[in-house]
Order: sequence, then structure tokens, then C-alpha cells
Amino acid sequence: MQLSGRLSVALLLVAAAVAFPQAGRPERFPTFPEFKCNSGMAYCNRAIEAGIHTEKLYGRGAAFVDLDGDGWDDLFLANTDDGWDPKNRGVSMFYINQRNGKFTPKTAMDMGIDSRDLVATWSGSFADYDNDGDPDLLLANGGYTGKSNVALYENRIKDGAGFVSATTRSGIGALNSLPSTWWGSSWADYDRDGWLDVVVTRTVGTVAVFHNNGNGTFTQLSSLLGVNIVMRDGKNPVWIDYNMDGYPDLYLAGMRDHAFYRNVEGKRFVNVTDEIFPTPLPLLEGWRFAIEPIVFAAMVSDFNQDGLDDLYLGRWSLQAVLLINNGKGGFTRHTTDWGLITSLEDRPETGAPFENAMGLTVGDLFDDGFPDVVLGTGNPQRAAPDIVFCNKRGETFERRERGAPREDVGHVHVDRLESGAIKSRAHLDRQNPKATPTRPPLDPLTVDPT
Ligand SMILES: [Ca+2]
Ligand SMILES: [Ca+2]
Ligand SMILES: [Ca+2]
Ligand SMILES: [Ca+2]
Repeated sequence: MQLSGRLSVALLLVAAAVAFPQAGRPERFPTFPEFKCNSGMAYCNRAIEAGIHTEKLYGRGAAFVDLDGDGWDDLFLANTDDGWDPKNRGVSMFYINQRNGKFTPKTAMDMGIDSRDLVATWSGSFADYDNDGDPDLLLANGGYTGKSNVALYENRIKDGAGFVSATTRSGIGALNSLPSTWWGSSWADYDRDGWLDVVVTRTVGTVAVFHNNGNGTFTQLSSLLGVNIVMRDGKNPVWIDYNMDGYPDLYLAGMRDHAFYRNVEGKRFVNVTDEIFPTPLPLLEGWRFAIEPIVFAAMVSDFNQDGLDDLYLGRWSLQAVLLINNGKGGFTRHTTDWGLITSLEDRPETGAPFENAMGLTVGDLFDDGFPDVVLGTGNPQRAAPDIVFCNKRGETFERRERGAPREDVGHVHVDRLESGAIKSRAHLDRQNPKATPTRPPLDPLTVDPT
């Protein structure tokens, strides 16, 4: 199926794990599986053996991508160099797949990225914007850690030149005259002209929709296209052709605001948020998030394999919601009725009613054709087990947790796109709360990243 190849690979690191058939690893199975949905496969942590545990990271986004076209996926890990705790400062890294289960670490500067484009990097997304067959890189910098920039790099690895900055000559840098708090990006050919376009969100501020002009340059068209939302705590964008007209529509996740835009033949976008969300997402009486959507991360996939893309909404301290496409321009909502239980009722020590989906990714982890869900949970002050929701034939989900949960915090920020030219992008954070024991509690709604 569409997701199985790339996203399965992406998920290896999301769970910091590698899948082995049971027969091949009898000595460690079944005592050591981190996640298991069936008797035939499990995901186990192999990050150390793979050589990925070599650098100190205050990690943000991650992406699996075959940088050099050798057929083996490499890894990019974004890092904030101005994390809350200076001890955690680090640099964004690439890990080059050695085709033997191991990766060679290279700093982003080693790969040609200018250090000035690595300030507070929260995510990197790869896409072949110039249609020359190799994945290029867009960095969204800022997030919650400070104002920064967006940067576009052309892949010239085959020429031995690494990544070469295209930020200025492409026009992507047009919005960099004022630093901003960029969060996430997602690529799709929204006007179906054969060239991948990209949307970039800010934590605070407007959204940028860059139209690919097909000559190496982009034009920022969000206002002209009608994508006018001003985010107060914006999160990742995802493309989803919910009405199956061939034009990818746009969902913008956010804590205090979110928006769903219908793409009108690539010419303009109409805000249909009230149609898609005729009533508020489920809230919790007495809990402090009274009216806002509180969507921290969103992912698109066809969860019930009926040919219509669906939308999973991971939320902060609120019940996750799965929107199943009804084929009539709308969605039906599912939560615990489909086994998507994110309640923390049995863990009052967390102080939260529901697990935080600080990030998520989706893919067919267990080769049954139905996409599963991985949640990066906890928060910067609270370690918590990552969660897998095993998709049971598109009818229900079963919850799984890592076996040894209290070691670290995983945040996964993910998006993928429908265009065949782009593969998948996963954004993974892993933080060690032991290194930051004194940081005050973070409530995203009170963080002022400006
Ligand atoms: Ca390229
Ligand atoms: Ca296009
Ligand atoms: Ca559409
Ligand atoms: Ca579906």
C-alpha cells in the first residue's frame, strides 16, 4: 500500500526501534518487544546499535529520506541550538545509512547547511522541488525556542557539493526580513502544474503558501489564495484531498485555532472549517482548554482502507479524534468507540486528564495493510511512554505502550504528502528530562514565543 514502504521505515525511529521477524530473533522475543500488534512482528529499540545515539540532542523534527539515491533511507534530526537548558544545545544532524544496520553521523554543516540556517530548527521536510530526482530540504526554524527563519536547500550530493542554499534565489527567503517562529511545513502540488508547492506554518502569525513557479523560484500567495488564518499557537499543516476532486485540500492544526481549507481547482482556497467541524471537538468540563481545538499534531491516512483519506488529530491533554471521511464532503468522528483511548485516568500523578500527543506519525507497522498510529507523548517536564494504536482492520484500534516507559520523552511531529514525488516526512523529538529537571512547567497556551 501507499504508506508501507517509506512510513514503515520512518516509524523505525519514531519508536527508536527496528522490526525483526519473530523467527529471526528468538533470544529477545517476546521478552523485549517495545511494540507488538500481532504475533509475527515487534518493534525493538536499536538506536544505540545503529549508531544514532552518538550526539547530544535537544531534538525536534526528524525525517527519513534517501538523500543520495542509493535506495537506503538516511535520517535527518533537527535540533534546537538554543534550547531552554544550555547544556542541551546541539546541532542538527544527518545520519547516513551504511546499509548494514548502522548509520554514520554528520553534522548539518558537514552536509553544506549554513549554521545561520540552523538556529532553533524545529523541522525539516524533504521534497524534490526542482524535479531533478533528488530530495531537497526546507528547514522551518523558530518553534517555541525563538524567532528564526525558513531556509531552502538544493540537493547536490550527487555532484559532491552537499546541500546548497537556495533560500534567496528561490524567493523562499522573502519572509525572512523579519525573524519569525516557524513550526512545520508540508509539500503538495496544489495546482497540479507538476511542481511541488509548500505551505509553512508559524507558531504565531500567518501561514505561508509558496507556489512553485517551475523555474527554481517560489511566490508567496497565501493572501491571494485565501489562506488567511492568523495562528495564535499554530502546529503542522497537512494536505488531504477530502473531496476527491484531485486537488489537495489543506488542514492546519493548531492549539488555539485550526482551519480546514477546500482547494478550488488550485486557484483559491475556501475556509470550510465550520463544515468540517460543525461542533467543537470533544472537550472536558472544568479543564482549562474550554473552547479551543487544541490539536497539537495531525496526520492523514486512509485508516479504514475505503479509498478516502481520513484525518487523525492528536491533542494536548484532550481526547484524540479520528475523522473518517464519509465520502460526502464530511467526516464522522471516532474516539474511544474505536479504541483510541488517550485517557490518563489511571495515572493521576501526571496531573493531566489525557495523554499529550506532542507529535504523531502513521504507517502500516505490521504489514496488514491498515495504517497504525504512533504517538509521541509526555511533555518537556514529564516522561511518558510512547503509544502505538494498532489498527484492527479499520474497525477499531488497540492501545500498546512501550515496555520501559520512564526513560525519556518522545515527541513526534509528522506530516506526509499525497504527491508521488514526495515520500514521507517524520519529525521526531527525543528529550531527556533528567537533563532539565528544574525547567518550569510548560503550558503551550502560555508560552509567548514572540
Ligand atoms: Ca531536487
Ligand atoms: Ca504546483
Ligand atoms: Ca480536493
Ligand atoms: Ca478512509
